[in-house]
Amino acid sequence: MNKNHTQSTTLFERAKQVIPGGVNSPVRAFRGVGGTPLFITSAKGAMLTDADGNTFIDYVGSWGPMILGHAHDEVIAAVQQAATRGTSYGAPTELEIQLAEEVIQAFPSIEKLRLTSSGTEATMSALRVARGFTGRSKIVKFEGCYHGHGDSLLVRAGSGVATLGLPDSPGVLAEVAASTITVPFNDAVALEQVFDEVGDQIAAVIIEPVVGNMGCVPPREGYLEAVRAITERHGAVLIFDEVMTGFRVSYGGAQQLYGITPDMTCLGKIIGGGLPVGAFGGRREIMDVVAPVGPVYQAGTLSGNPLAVTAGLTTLRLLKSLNPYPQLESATAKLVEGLAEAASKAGVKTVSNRVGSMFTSFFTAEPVHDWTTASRSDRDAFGRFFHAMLDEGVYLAPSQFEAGFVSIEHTDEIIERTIQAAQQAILIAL
Ligand code: HOZ
Repeated sequence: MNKNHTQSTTLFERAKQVIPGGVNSPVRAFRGVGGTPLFITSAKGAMLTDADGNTFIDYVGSWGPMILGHAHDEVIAAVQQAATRGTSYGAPTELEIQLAEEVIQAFPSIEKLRLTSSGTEATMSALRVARGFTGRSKIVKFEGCYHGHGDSLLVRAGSGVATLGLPDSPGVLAEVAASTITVPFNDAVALEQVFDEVGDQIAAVIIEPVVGNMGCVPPREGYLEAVRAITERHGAVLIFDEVMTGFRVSYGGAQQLYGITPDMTCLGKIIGGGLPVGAFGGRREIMDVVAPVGPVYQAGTLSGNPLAVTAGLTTLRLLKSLNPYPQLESATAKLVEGLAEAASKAGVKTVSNRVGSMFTSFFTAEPVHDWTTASRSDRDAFGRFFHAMLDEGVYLAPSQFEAGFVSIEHTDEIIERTIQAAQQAILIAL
């Protein structure tokens, strides 16, 4: 049952005339799976509608923020109300204090917090703060982790960079890239070696504690503890990039789930409830180097925007009162088991990774625990499966190297429909 994509195809041709690649963020262009991206006209609950009137069960959820489902009535009503009071002031509001207080309550490692407009700004700023605080220049990141498109972080990055198979990006100065050291994820020995060699020059280690940007890759048991111990021993700032995992894998993020206390944390996605918000925060003594208290400059006209903060605050309050995490966990477990069973019945080798409501089914026969193992997945098979799922009415992330996200609107019935779709799709595609 091939769907009609005439309108999306026409819009894509038009978009390509005025927007690079026709998209405002590369993975959206479907280069990782081939074909034409869908142009979305509306979304509600777990469902997306495209320009041709097709509807899909959505497992992208705007790449993570839509944990309450799209267009949640209470979030929409709060944003509508806020809009009547003005959309931006460029001056402080009480709402910003409330959001900061809510985050600090959920993340005890954060004593002070600065709001930004995106996760990229949060990670860029956190690195600058860590360098300013330590007086050191080098940073360590992990192969296949993606922390937005800041210059120092576009080195062996996951997400769109991995999807497009790009080398480290042109435009990033060699001397900037040279101060970024990369090591494999889930390999504490490799990290220890780097610190043995140049530990006194390392300002920060930045890590996705559960990786979402090479597909979902959980930390091995004891790995995050080792990262914490090594950074502490050498006086480097440990930054958890919880842009995806914050308020997602538990209310207090991966640091609550695994019981690790980083020095700094970056947040985004869910804290904006689907509007543009990011944040970086951490220990008071570190955050007090940020201007105007300290000398490290960081700023933004739309930082703390009242509409975005209202959407985020409403989302966090709903999450706190609903505590949907057990439900999300069981829905996603059921989904992932169903996908694995569909593949195995069809004789197709897949490996499923899941933490809470983040998941990825890799088309590979070996466990996926780092970028090397993730990158050996069969991307062509994934692409065929992706398109067959679209035909069955299921919208997955258009790349093998992105996580899927389940919302509270993914009911048993929707999960069951998805599994049935997968049973069909895998037979057709593979
Ligand atoms: N690289 C982003 C997710 N990991 C994609 C963002 C987008 O295209 O909206």
